[in-house]
Amino acid sequence: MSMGERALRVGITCYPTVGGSGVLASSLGEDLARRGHEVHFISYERPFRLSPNIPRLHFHPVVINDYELFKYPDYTLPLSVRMAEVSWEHRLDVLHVHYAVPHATAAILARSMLPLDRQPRVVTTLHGTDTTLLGHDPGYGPAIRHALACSDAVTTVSHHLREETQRVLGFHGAMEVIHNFHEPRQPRRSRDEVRRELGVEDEVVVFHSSNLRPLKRIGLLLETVSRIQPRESFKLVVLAGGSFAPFLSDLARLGLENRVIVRENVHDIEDYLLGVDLGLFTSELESFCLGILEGMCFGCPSVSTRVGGIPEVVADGVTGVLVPSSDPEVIASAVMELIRDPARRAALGLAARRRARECFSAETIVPRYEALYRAACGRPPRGM
Ligand code: GMT
Repeated sequence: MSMGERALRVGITCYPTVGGSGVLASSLGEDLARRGHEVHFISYERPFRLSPNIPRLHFHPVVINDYELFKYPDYTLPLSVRMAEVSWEHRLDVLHVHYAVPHATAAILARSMLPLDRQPRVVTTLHGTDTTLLGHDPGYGPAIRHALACSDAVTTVSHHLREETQRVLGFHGAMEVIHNFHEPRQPRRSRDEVRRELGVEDEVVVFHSSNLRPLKRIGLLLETVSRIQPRESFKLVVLAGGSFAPFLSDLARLGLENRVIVRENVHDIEDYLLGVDLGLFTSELESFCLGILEGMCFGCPSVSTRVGGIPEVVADGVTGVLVPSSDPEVIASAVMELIRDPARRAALGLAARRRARECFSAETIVPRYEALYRAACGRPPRGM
């Protein structure tokens, strides 16, 4: 914060469970609080990545009652009421919602419950499937478009996602591209300790981290690694934000049981990233792919499919390798080249770490959100 600027009071709503949008929102909230702003998280659970005991960072749970009358419990209305209460009690300047559904709609409703002079500005950050999946759904699309039009500012995490939002939702209002950032925490173990726990020796450790949703194409990931030769040259570590159980039969079918190590719902991700050598991402679509960036922060390059916003994260041939194909044979040969060439891996890793610092650090990105909040606060709230 520069001299003369007052601290802001920011409400943040995100999905608290494992997933890139919640991870990003948690890091943003922590960094804003460190910069002197008051930050209030509003959600049904405390976000799992949120560090405890950070001054100026608060959590307000949303209580949901399950009424027999309703076949499906409703979250949007209790969330909007809590947002309005917290906005009123703490005189919030901004409600920053991550992932449009249902957070942006709830924020707009909350804003309209308050008198004009106490309305926070609603900032909506689109993360991915809120546009690329739900935007196509006739039951959601119009509500998302309406929420974007009523937001005081809209951001997307990549240029690709901005273009998709224009195309899929027909929304042509202002949208600022603010890429994701990552600020790794200090690992608590050494590389050797982590590799010992994983039971690896000289093998190249390939990692994949994600929530394992169908878009991540875990089947293709396993098909790819099953083609890597020689098999003794690598191990795959899957840092899974979800259950890996549905994929165990694939492991057996492909004879990969002793090549793949799975860790579910990992909280000490930095420790594992210190122990790995190469990322592998076979997504069908990604607006950004925070997992790639997390690896880059530890000097770990990646091989990934050239989809969505990934080319904005990875400089092809400089900080990693982009494969313009979903053929497991082709992806596997890109991985094998890097397994065989430690010098190239090291050069890509060095460049990856440098790019992560220069383009995707808190220092570069968070001031952009601060400026966006201040600009929105300088305008009257957008009415319904
Ligand atoms: O939109 C989603 O699929 C969920 C979201 C999440 O919470 O994990 O993922 C998206 O947001 C991340 C953070 O901005 C991005 O790194 C992911 O690429 C993006 N996922 C997709 O676009 C599929």
